[in-house]
Amino acid sequence: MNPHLRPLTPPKLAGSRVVVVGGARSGVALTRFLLSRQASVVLTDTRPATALGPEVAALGREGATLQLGGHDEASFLQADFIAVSPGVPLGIPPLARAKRQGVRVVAEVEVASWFLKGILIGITGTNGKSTTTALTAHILAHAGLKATACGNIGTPLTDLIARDAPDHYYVVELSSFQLEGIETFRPWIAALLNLSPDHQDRYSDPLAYYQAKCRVFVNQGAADHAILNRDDAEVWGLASTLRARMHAFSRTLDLPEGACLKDRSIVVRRQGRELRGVPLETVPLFGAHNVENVMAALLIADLCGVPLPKAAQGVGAFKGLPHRLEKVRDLHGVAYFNDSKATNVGATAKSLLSFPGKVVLILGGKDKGGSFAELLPLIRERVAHLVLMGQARETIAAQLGPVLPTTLVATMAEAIEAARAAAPPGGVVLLAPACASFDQYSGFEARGEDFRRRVLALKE
Ligand code: UMA
Ligand code: ADP
Repeated sequence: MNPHLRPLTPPKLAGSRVVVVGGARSGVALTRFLLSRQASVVLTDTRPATALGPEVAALGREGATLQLGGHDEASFLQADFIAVSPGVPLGIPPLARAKRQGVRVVAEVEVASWFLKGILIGITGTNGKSTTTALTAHILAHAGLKATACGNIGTPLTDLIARDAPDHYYVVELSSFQLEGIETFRPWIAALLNLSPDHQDRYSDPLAYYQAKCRVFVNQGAADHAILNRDDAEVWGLASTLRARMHAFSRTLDLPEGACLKDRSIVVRRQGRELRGVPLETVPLFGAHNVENVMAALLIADLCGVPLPKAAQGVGAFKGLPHRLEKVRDLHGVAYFNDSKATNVGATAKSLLSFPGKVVLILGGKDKGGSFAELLPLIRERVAHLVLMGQARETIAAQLGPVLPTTLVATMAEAIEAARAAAPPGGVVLLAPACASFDQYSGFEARGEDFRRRVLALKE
């Protein structure tokens, strides 16, 4: 028997009453799947039909009951179970009341996992999830395995049920929001890359957020594998509590087992064997944090049976994802980098660590409630000029104080103009905002694209 198969009997969906909360990507995928299994589905969203995609109206025509522009608590209370999109907090009143009355409330990834027969690999952490997820799926596919990057990276897990196969590897990026709603979701391999404060607009404190992340390990047993960052004290603190077999990676320590650095190569050591190294100069991703992402991906690939030389080839051929410390251009001796995906303080810190100094740093956007003061030591050490933009600019200015020359601006156009004027020769203009983008953009991609387009348009 395939050792990765989960011995679960999925619940019978035909005739059951399911409420799907959220009519965006996750909710649409889930409703489509539930209807295909003859469930009776209520799809509900606080936004009206006009604000949702045409897929929602189509699902209405295909048999889903649409409750839009608000939630109807009576439907929640009558449901056999409620499936929630990640963007919906589990504490909203109708969900909290349904839960109190004993109605089962689960995440979209949980429902998908009931039906998938393939092999689940879960990747979580505050930063590096998408890069590591994409890289891992790329390495596995490069080695000839069936592998798909999915989950928080953009493809709802439910969408993969139609193409499921027992030898398919699902490399699932998992957010804390998704992990809050799992019950039996059990990845064969689960990786926790790092933990630092984020999403403080949704959690009472960093600990509550860390606890949600750690749920990735909660259903694992002795036949499963946990991959942990040895250099991150919060992550490593979990090591003694896990039931799964543990594999560590470290950029700073010489580990007898796991992944670490030796003579500027990444080596993987397993049961006393040292597998051939991957020279750092062959890693096409910029920044020290990406070495950690590569280490995690190599440990996973090794567990999936990919020989290290083959995995190393996969790493070498990986293109990287846009908006993650992506170099846009050099202009008059100044390099412009787009790290729009650095939406929290931890990611911005890693971004800054990738440059020795002379950085003009563009920070700002929509504040997520964290503390920017934690950036101060790195800013003093490496930043020549600060440009603060968007809604959070005053908050950041107040928290950082007058540490160095600072320009406050409203828009990206002004930010780039100010950064260009302030950039020292041989310096770097870095967009790594430590904030969400929703004050001015539809998401980090739109913000990164705006930055890239405007920087490319700068005249010689
Ligand atoms: N809504 C309600 N009631 C509420 C609150 C929200 O009905 O009380 C509605 C909203 O109006 C909206 C829907 O619920 O229409 C929310 O959907 P969603 O935000 O979950 O959107 P999806 O398109 O389903 O996207 C989600 C993830 N979004 C979030 O976690 C916020 C996507 O991650 C993910 O790619 C997708 O599922 C597929 O798995 C995005 C993200 O920003 C990239 N993730 C966060 C991050 O990476 O930092 C966690
Ligand atoms: P996530 O999906 O967790 O947001 P991404 O791979 O999209 O992760 O990277 C988001 C940002 O986090 C990047 O722009 C980069 O600044 C930073 N980052 C990437 N990998 C790491 C890591 N291993 N540790 C810390 N920061 C990282």
